[in-house]
Amino acid sequence: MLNRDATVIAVSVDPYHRAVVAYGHQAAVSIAERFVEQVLKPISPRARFERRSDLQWLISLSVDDGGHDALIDATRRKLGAHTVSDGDRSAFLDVCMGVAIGADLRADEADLVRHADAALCVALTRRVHVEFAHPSMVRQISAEVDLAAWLTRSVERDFSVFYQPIVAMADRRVVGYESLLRWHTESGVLAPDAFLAVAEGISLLAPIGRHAIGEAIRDLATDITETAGDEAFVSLNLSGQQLSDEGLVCYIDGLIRDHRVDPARVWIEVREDQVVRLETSAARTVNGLHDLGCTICVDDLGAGFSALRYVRDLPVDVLKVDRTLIAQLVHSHSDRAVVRAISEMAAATGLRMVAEGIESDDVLEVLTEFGFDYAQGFFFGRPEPLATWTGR
Ligand code: G
Ligand code: MN
Repeated sequence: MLNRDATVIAVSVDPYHRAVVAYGHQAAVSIAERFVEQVLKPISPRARFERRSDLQWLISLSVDDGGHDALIDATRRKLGAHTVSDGDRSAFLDVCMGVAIGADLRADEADLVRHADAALCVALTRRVHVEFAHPSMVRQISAEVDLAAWLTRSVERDFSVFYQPIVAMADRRVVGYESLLRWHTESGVLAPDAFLAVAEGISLLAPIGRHAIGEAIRDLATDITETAGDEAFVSLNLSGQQLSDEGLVCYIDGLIRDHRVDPARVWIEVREDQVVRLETSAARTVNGLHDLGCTICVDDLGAGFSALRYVRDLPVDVLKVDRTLIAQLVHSHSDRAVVRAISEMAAATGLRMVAEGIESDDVLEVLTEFGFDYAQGFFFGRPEPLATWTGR
């Protein structure tokens, strides 16, 4: 009987199916068995080995049993990709493990298996050979699974588009809106940072995203034009996965034609890390949207690693400077220096600039000095349903 001082290891042999492909399923299974006999069992002869399926084992061992430390040590140092002798040749094998150490986790046997599985899950996602369980892993993975199930059950009407005004620096007039996806759940309205990664993981973002794009372009052609004029624009945020959607350019082209809007009034926001690599499908989409006549913006500029080369290589029209650079503009010398450099580059290359995240008016003077064209932020208005701005 295991106690809290046990260790449980979830082992997945050939988790990426490479040996199955290279040697065939049956051969891979017998290589895996040989690996367990030749490599794993000798490390810790007193451990209990339970076979869970063709290529999965569960190893459990109490601290009191001999070889406990050797086993932990081996998982840390020795185990990983392997060659296993298979008659006169040697076969290659990937091995992935999740290790749950009872003394660290204060969990009993049933829970330890779950912790070991969680650690294995993390190891597989991170593509490392061994991961040690942390109490938060089970919680985190369960929350992601719940969210995915919940998202799958949601229907299009649970999602809507909110709009945040963007004003011209010259006269503070609203000249356009950033459209922002929102998910209406029983526990409140969620912004994309709460569900984007999970939605992408289950391929749900593409349909939800298309629905939102359709709504935004329809709103642009109707209520936004009527209340903010026929030069007002709407901006769309496109995630990495949406940008790799080969049919997206055609879809947006169809919407622009159906609603008869000037394509320059459709702003496309992409984050710099999604387009810095040229020759990718994301970069092709950006070029395709530019060819349609859309206005291309780099979103959150300065929030991550700036490569800036896309200014030369991609058809960028607008730089949206991230709020982390704008927030301290009045007080921080170095932020001012960075933003000054960005504004000089923008002026020299004919790019327009938007300042994001304006929460008070004390920064507006500096923005004018740097030649910002537009500003956006809670000071001018939070993201709200369109009716808030148009009164319709
Ligand atoms: O990455 P992107 O710039 O598209 O993010 C837009 C998000 O930024 C919106 O969800 C919005 O809620 C948030 N946001 C917009 N304006 C402000 C602001 O003035 N302050 C803060 N803290 N967040 C803002
Ligand atoms: Mn944005």
